[in-house]
Formats: sequence, structure tokens, C-alpha cells
Amino acid sequence: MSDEAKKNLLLFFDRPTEPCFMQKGDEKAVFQVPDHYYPDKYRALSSTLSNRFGTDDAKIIPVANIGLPDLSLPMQLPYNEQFSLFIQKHREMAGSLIDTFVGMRNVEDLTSLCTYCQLRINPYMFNYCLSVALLHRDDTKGLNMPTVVQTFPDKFMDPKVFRQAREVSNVQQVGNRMPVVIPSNLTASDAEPEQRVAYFREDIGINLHHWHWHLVYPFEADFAIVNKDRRGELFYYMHQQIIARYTVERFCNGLGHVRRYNNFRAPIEEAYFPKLDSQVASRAWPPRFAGTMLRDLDRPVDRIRIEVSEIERWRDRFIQAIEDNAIIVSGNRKMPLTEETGIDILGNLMESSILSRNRGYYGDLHNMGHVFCSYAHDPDHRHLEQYGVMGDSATAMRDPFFYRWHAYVDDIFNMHKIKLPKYGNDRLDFPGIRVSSISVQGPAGNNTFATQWEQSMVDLARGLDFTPRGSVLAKFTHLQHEEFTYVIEVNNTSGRAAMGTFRIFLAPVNDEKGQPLRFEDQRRLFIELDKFSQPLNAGNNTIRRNSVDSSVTIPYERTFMSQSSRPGQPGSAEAAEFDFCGCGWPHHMLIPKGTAKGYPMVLFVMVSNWNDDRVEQDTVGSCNDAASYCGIRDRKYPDKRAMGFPFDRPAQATTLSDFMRPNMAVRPCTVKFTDATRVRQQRRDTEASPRVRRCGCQENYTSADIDALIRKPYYYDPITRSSLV
Ligand code: CUO
Repeated sequence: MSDEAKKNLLLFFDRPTEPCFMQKGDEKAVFQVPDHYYPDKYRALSSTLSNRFGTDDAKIIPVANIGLPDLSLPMQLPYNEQFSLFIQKHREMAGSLIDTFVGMRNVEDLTSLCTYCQLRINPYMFNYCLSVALLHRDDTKGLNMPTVVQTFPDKFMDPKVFRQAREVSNVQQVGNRMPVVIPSNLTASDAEPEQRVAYFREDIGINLHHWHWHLVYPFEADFAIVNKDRRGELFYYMHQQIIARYTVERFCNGLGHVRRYNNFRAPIEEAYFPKLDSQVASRAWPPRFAGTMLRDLDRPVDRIRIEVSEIERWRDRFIQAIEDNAIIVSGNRKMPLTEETGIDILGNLMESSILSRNRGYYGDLHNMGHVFCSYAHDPDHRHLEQYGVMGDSATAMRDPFFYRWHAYVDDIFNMHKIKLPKYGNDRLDFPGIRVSSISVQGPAGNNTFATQWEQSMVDLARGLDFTPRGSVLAKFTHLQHEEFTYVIEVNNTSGRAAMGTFRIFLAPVNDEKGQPLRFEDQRRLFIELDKFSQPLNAGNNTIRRNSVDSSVTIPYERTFMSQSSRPGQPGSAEAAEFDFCGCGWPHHMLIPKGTAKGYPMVLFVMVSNWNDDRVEQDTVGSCNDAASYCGIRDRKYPDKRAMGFPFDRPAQATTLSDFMRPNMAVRPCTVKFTDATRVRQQRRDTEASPRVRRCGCQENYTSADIDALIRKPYYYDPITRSSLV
């Protein structure tokens, strides 16, 4: 099949809510749809429509007339409904559509079926299923699909942006258009204290990261696909770090700890009015008023019927299991929660993924927390309302309740962690390795991190269903920090070369009231900044490490990278590598905001023995450098220690200074925020960091490459089935 025919499939991502008999893409392509494919509402007009859009300068794409498969299941989702992977019924419908797409004989037949489906199937579901199918069919692997932010920008920004964009694109010539500005802090006024951390909750990069992470680690798919190394533990750790990071941001803004939501009968005091419009549902995303209660759900349309008491029962069973140090599995047998695997078992049970050892008994606690909250405004569907932002992993992190729910989930994990044996010297120390100091050098001076606002741009053009065409740039503002260098002095007294794992964390020292944090509370707020291995010569070593090389983050250029710079042929090793480059915490959010006065924090480094930490495996590719929250593609998690080590569990010490060993060092630091906005300068390729150059992902004012990871067969979607393997 020609490349041209394959590329035509990408036209379905262009203006996804406009019918495919209209002009698509820059070449004004028009699918010549067989008459009987037109839905009833268009059928009478079919010849007029094809004449109207098939103008002389249009590229006509003939569409084969094929025998159509049974689509009755996916057709059950109304065209204008929201589509959610949290809802079992939606997953089944999408699974069936993916199977159908994957089962088509060739690209020609698939194209034909797509024209039929595009005219009548829910656009979110259609696009999602087509993406998954294109990733997994041998004859379409490696096609460069647009990102979800490009196709459905409505999930990420204020609808006013689209109105302005329409104006701009109608009034101004392509190439000469003024960027549209996406306002910051648009969801509430200063009267709402929670608004002080809206820059974190509503950050586009953070929401992309979260959406991306859940695609990479699906909770439902073929067993072999879901069953990635330590994935339950990574679910725990990645979300634990989100809560720690969010808490630090709250402290910087005079807000207290995230209050865990542990009483499911208590009103949710935080309101959230998302101010997002769904293009597909043609209506605003529902808000949640202050004081909303979780209520029993009975929504036949979503096949959800569940009482609040059910999640209370599941919760009690979790707590019992942790008290017993064992979970109940089939046959009423007990499976111990050991130090090595207990957290992984609990993570899978909690989420719950299909790896859950007993879904029947421990249920679906975490997912249903999302679902209960997202339907609290219309629990029995009497107002025909759809789910709120908590129901979609692309939008959930916008809602303050997300953090209350996950703080509770994290507390349950912590109940297990506090029962584990505390680390002794044998696991903390690295005899012969002495770290005399760590410091930070940067433009703001030694041991000072500098932050401010930065304005960047994305291209919204694909998702805007209005004419005339062409790029429409949108400016958005996000937090940014000045890059810096860690300088670490290490003395290797062992008399021979050694290899160390450097673990760098940053933690607050005071709570929001300025009172010193107890070490046990501080321990849970250590945010990971970097982790790397490094040879150490006998004698003194000075290690310099740049912030841009963080193992937690991906560079800005990779969060917001251009697909047009994708290297290699589709399906080639280079292209696969490029795809993996998209996973990681957005680098612009590496350092918390701080305060104008300078927010006090403590920087911590530990050097552990790499021989004890390392995982024997060959490494692959050049983009496996954001492993802390994302793991490594197709490999084991590259660190044998518990995730979050050495702060993953309570210590014997009661203060940080008591906790210190000779192979560790701390440095008091401040994070100084300047309330000014700078405009991001597009870097030339030669100025890009080696990490950026390695993956060839130049910044090009296009949207984030968030769907990149689902391109690989081992990254299956929650709804993907074994037949797709
Ligand atoms: Cu990421 Cu609850 O797991 O949203």
C-alpha cells in the first residue's frame, strides 16, 4: 500500500468534528464517500455535498465500497456524549471498534470503514480507537499522528481562546496572524484561596504528563502488556510525588497540607468550575459546587450502579489487609505483603489494574473515587449531564479534589510503608564514600533557585473546526526556573575506583505557618530532582551535573516537540526512539514556585553503592533519561531500591541531621520567585542541550507530543485487547 494511502488516514485527525466529506488538511482533500455511507441526515444531499466540497483545487480520495462490519456496539455511544476510559461500558465499546479497525484487510478497506464511522461515531471515541489501531497494525505503525492537544484542544484550555482564534483566522492572513492569548488564572478569582495553586493544577504540561502516564501504564489490556516491571509501585510513587510537589507549591503560597478525603460522607468543600467546553458534547464541562456530597450512583446509560457504602467496604478491606500484612486471594488464602513486593501488590490492587490479585474483594477503589466525584452533580443522570473533569485523565489534575483523593490513596500506601523495617546503616551508608558537600550554582547566585513566569506558544490549528485554515498560535503562561548546576564533592577513601548512584531531593523545611516540619512529615515531602550513576575515582571527586539532565523531567522541547522533526522512516528504530522521548515530568515544573522573599528548602544528596542498586539489563536508545517517574521502555525499573528510597518509609532518626550518613550531604537553599513574565525564545538547534539533540526534537511552536508513547505495541491502551498483540 502506498505511503500516500496511509497518510490519508491521518486526515481523519484533522478537524475531527467536521464530517469527512468536507475538505481536510492543507491539500483540501475530500473523501469521495459512497452514497449509502451518508447518514440519513445527509443522504438526500449527498451529491450536492460531494460537488460542494470536491472543488477543482481539492484532492479527491476515492473510497472503496466495502461490506461493512457490525458496528452496533460502538454505535451505542451517542455522538455528542463524553467518552471516558474510566467507564467500563465505554471501554468495551471502544475495544470492539479497535478490534474492527485492526481486523480490516488492508489500508484501503480501513480507510473506507473510517469514512463510514467518522460520519456517525462519537468523535472522541473514533479518534481514540483509530489512534490505537494505527499504532498496532503492521501496515500503519509509525505514522506520525497529531497529539491530543492539537486534535482536541478543548480539553486543555478556555473556550474564549477558540472564539478569539476564530476571529483571528477569519480576519488575519495566514503567516501574519497574531497569537491568541490563553489567559492564566481564569477559573476563579483571588477570593478563592485554592486559586493560588491553579498555575500548577491547570498547567498544560502537567496535565499532558498525567494523561500520558496513564496511557503508558494502562490498567486494563492484555495481561502481558499491563504486567510491566513494578508498575503497581510506580503508580504509587508517581502519584506520591505529585502530592509532595503539590503540597510544596501550597506551602509556597501560604496554603496548608492537602486535606486527604477519607470520610466519603463528608461534603467536598472545594468547588471547581472548569470553564472548559467540550467541542464534541457541545456543552460546558460540569462544575462542582462547594459542599457537594458523593452520592450513590445509578446511571444506566453508563452502566454504573454503585453505592457509596461499596467504596467504604473496599477501603476497610484495604486497611485490614495492611494491618494483617497480607491480602486475601482466591480460595480465601492469604498472600503476604512483603517488603519487596507488598507495595507493588497494593498499587495494582488500589488502582485497580487487571493485575489486582482480587478485584472481586478489594474492588476498584481508586478509579471509583474518580468516578463518584465526577458524577456527584448528577448521580442518577436525571439532568442528562456528563462527567466532570475528574472523569478524564487529561483533565483530572485541574481539580483540587484530585489531590484530596490522591492524598488519601497515598495515606493508605503509607500505612503499609510505616510497617516496613526501617533502613539501617547497612542500607543507608556506602562505606568508603564520603560526600563533603552539595551546592547549587546558577544565575541567581549560589544555593538559590530562581523562578518566574514564562510565555510560550502552541499551535491549535488542527482542532479548530472553522475556516479559513492555517496555523493559529496560542500563547500560554507557565512557571519556569533558571537552569542551574549541582556541584557535589565526594571523597572516595576506598583506595580504588567505585560507582555511585547519586540521589538528589529537595524538601521544604517549614510548614505553611513557618513552623519547622517534623522529619517524619518532611520525609513525605522530599521531591525527587535527579538520580544518576557516576564513576568515582579514588580520592577527591568534584561532580558537576546540570539541571537540564534531570532523570525526572523531559526537556521543554520534548514536552512541546514538533512531530515534523521525527527522525528515520516510520517503524524504524530511530522513530521508535523518538516516540519514547515524550514521557516525563515537564521540565518547566522541576522547581517549585518559591516566594518573592525566598522560600527556604533543603537540598539533599545521597550516594549509594551502584553495585547494590543496579539492574542487569542492556539499555536501549537515547531517551531513557526520564526514568524516575516513567521507567524505561520495555525494560525493568532501573533501580533495585524501593522507589523514593531513602525516604519511602519512616526512619529510625527523628531529625534530618540524625538521619545523615557520611555518604549524604544537605544544603539549605532558597527558591526566589520573581513576579514577571518573560517570553520564551526559540532556541536554535545548535544551542539545544544534548538530550534535546539526541532525540532530534526541536521546538517548533507545535503542540505537545503526548500521544507518542502509545505508538509502541508494548504501550497498550486501557482498552486494548489481547487480539491486538
Ligand atoms: Cu492518575 Cu487517579 O490515577 O489519576
